[in-house]
Amino acid sequence: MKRFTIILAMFVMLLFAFSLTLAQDSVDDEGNLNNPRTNPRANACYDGAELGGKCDTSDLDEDGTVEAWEKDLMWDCGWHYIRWQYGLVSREDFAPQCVWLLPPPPVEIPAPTQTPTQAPILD
Ligand SMILES: [Ca+2]
Repeated sequence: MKRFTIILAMFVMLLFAFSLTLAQDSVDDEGNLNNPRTNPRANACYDGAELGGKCDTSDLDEDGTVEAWEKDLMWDCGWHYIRWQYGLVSREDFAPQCVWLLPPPPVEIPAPTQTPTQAPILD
């Protein structure tokens, strides 16, 4: 059991280090770290961030043309989204025009209630 715990702890540490590396690889268009804690221009639309490559190409209304308002909305929402990803904004305080970007909230599954069961009748 101890060996399993040690291997699990090492795996979690590697996963955490890998995620930090990914987050630090993203920079804004000025070469600054794309971290909203230190960069007021941080945006999920920059390359390497979650929306990288999508903000200037998303045809939100599916009319066959990527219009300026769609790019503006994506970059606006990218700015809010990266702050939500870093935990700086809650789901409740998230920009209402961008809520569609958020994943569905976690669903609480009620604990199963134990009902008394009747012992099987054996012949
Ligand atoms: Ca469009």
